[in-house]
Amino acid sequence: MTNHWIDLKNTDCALIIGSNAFENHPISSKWLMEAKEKRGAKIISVDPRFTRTSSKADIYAPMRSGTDIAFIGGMINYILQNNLYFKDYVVNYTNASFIVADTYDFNDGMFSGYDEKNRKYDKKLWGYKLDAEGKPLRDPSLQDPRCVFQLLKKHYSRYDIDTVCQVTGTPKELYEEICKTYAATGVPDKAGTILYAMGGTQHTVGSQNVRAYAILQLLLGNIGIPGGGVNALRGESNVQGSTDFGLLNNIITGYIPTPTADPEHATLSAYIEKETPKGGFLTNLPKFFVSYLKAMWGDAARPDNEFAYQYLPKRDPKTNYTHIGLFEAMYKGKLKGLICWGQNPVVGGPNSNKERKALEKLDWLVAADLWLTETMTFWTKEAGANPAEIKTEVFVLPAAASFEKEGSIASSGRWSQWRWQAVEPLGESRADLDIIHQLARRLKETYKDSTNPADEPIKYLYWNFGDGDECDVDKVAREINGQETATGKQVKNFLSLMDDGSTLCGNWIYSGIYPEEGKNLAQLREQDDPSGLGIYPRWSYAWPLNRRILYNRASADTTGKPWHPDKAVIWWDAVQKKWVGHDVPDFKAVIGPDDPAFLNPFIMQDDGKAWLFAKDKMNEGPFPEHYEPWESPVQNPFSKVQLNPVVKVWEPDKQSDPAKYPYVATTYRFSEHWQAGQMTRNLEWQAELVPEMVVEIGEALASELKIKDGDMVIVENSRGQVKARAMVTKRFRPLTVMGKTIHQVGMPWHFGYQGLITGDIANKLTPHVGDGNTMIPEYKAFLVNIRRAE
Ligand SMILES: Nc1nc2c(c(=O)[nH]1)N[C@H]1C(S)=C(S)[C@@H](COP(=O)(O)OP(=O)(O)OC[C@H]3O[C@@H](n4cnc5c(=O)[nH]c(N)nc54)[C@H](O)[C@@H]3O)O[C@H]1N2
Ligand SMILES: Nc1nc2c(c(=O)[nH]1)N[C@H]1C(S)=C(S)[C@@H](COP(=O)(O)OP(=O)(O)OC[C@H]3O[C@@H](n4cnc5c(=O)[nH]c(N)nc54)[C@H](O)[C@@H]3O)O[C@H]1N2
Ligand SMILES: [Mo]
Repeated sequence: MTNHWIDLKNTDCALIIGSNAFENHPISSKWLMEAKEKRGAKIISVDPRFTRTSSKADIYAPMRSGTDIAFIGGMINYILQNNLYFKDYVVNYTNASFIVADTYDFNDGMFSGYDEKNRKYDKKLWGYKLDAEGKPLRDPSLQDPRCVFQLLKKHYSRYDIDTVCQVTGTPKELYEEICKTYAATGVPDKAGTILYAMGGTQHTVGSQNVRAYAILQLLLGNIGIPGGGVNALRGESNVQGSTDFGLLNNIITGYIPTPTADPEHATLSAYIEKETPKGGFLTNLPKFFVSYLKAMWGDAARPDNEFAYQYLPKRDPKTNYTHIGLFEAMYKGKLKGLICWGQNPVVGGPNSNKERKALEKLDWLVAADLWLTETMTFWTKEAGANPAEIKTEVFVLPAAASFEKEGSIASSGRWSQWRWQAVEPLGESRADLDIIHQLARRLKETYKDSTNPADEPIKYLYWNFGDGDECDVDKVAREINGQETATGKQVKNFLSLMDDGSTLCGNWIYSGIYPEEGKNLAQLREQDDPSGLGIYPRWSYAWPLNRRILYNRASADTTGKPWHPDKAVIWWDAVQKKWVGHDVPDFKAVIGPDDPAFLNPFIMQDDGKAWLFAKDKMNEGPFPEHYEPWESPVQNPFSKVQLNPVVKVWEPDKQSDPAKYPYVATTYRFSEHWQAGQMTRNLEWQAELVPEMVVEIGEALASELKIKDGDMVIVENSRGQVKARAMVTKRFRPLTVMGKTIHQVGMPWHFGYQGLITGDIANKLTPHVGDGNTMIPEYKAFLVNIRRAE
């Protein structure tokens, strides 16, 4: 989230699209209902299915799954055509006025520079036109036909309300009402917030859906202010923490890119040269990166060995290390072993039949979990599995649950909150940190006398978290904050980090969380909120530097005064000559009106501006463009290009033919269950709330197919079959899409064959196809047929 949970109470309008916030993130409803009751805020819910969130909304609009870019693109067009954008904000704080290079072009669904063979664009063509000094040319009047603003306007002029509603299936009057209501937040005294989660991201265009939300928010001046923001409602309690701490393959801690085996990353200096931007805050990257290497290898990271840079595993640029990529490699027999840590891919992974087959190719599988999962027993419990033919050896490590261990978790609002242990772990189960600790210590013991240079990364791994079997979690927290290597003293924050080896730091964005004097700030629980905005500056610690609202410089105008007193967060104090206010400035506090950087609130960008035109960042183009999901019942009316052109399609995955599988299907969560189900299907009181696998079918489709509520049905497509009980509902209504009636059906993905209650795995139907940038699977839009079970 750019903002945070409590801040939702400050909004004037919440657009909840791609999330069922009130069921899956119930705390959102507490603050949004307060905004509604106290400030008369409006709530808009856009979802293919009427949810409990929709039931509390002022406006609910249905849409066809997979058409968010059309939906938001139409809103962008509405705002531009009717001059409803926040002009001062757009001109000064975004790249709207930048002139785009002549090499950028867009034609019939394609941007310039496409390489058909490799399904890749040459993104270098999408830059700015530069002056003699290499600075982008600008036209603050926004009239130049090649400025970002005009190109944006041209791009979305194709997204007129009629075409949009034909694609999304949303009734036109409802759509217009949403455009009007949300566009009303583009004024200084109003704020609109966007809440999204997996309904937005689990698509072949997931990243561009989020880009579309960002463009909309920037046009309305909704970033940086209380009650505004682009708010990603993160998944499990610590999903925010997992990406902060580099759990993804393409980043290490603090969102620093993982080095690759490319020549451009061959040495530490080459890596730094390539990855350090020429302007903006990330010019500090070398300090963060070298301090990270020092945290990894301590005294073995020295100036004469590139601070142990070569110990860090490098990604092969040709290998795809995402979830889908790894399971594809496993399926082809390229992987021998897998450690599955708190994950149950047989139920949660896409194309479950394929992923289970992939597990059969492993020599060994280690799984650390609280329960016996489907992933642990696939070789014996799955229907049709013959244990005699499956060689995979499975080792199970019993793990301790959250209440049985100590540590911090980061919420969606970037607040790192400490949790203390409540009870002792059961039986032989151990905290995950202790399991890792013992693994690390035993590996180090194994290789301690090795003379093989390949073993050095483990031999010299700096692991000073205690000598016993238990990991000292306090020491881990201290290392995350960072220390001076000579004295062992805690560094003040990331501004103290150095690139000469004199500091170490596990995660620069958390640096400042654990000061030398006082305690670990994640443990703070002070309840004062002087601003009344819900900032609670002394409750836990929010990265970076305890800032609660990111880009808060943009809450003030070009003279440093809040756009409106009601939306004041920080402001320029001409007497003290610094930025002051309710929140920690997300800006260098001493930059005043005399400095041109005064107008650069987006300090993480090299040019200090927010990007309406994402230049060379996104794989499929600088502006989000609507493409159909991989499996779709209709032709894309916006262009001849049906599928996002950069999406990787893995052979031999078969597309489900719309003639055989005509219904648009989606998957989602029920409040009553948790994820792959072990956490709730093993608890009697949860299990009985939703005891079996169901498929939701609208009344019209049910009557067409002669299916009654409670009948057993088969849902099927080219990848598999799922048996489920029909839940005939008003929540799904038929949509008219390009003159055709389209039915949508939906399933929870909480079921599997282990646990107190069991049921078919919805993911037998989902494809091994993912987003063009992140590879998140397209769980939210695919095709199926439904028939009554015999
Ligand atoms: N009770 C409970 N809470 C949870 C979880 C749980 O399992 N149980 N899981 C947690 C996790 S890990 C996560 S990631 C979050 C997920 O939070 P959400 O994203 O809210 O979860 P979903 O229910 O998967 O999907 C949200 C909505 O997206 C809609 N949708 C489907 N297709 C589309 C589309 O194309 N466009 C749009 N705009 N909407 C679409 C679905 O109908 C659904 O109502 O929830 C977290 N909270
Ligand atoms: N069709 C479809 N599939 C989806 C989604 C969807 O919307 N539709 N959503 C996707 C999303 S957003 C997510 S996040 C994934 C989730 O996929 P998974 O991560 O595979 O799902 P979980 O059930 O959360 O699995 C976590 C496991 O961790 C165990 N566990 C709980 N606490 C601990 C602990 O402290 N330590 C250890 N070691 N284990 C613990 C639980 O018992 C559980 O078995 O699923 C994805 N799959
Ligand atoms: Mo998630």
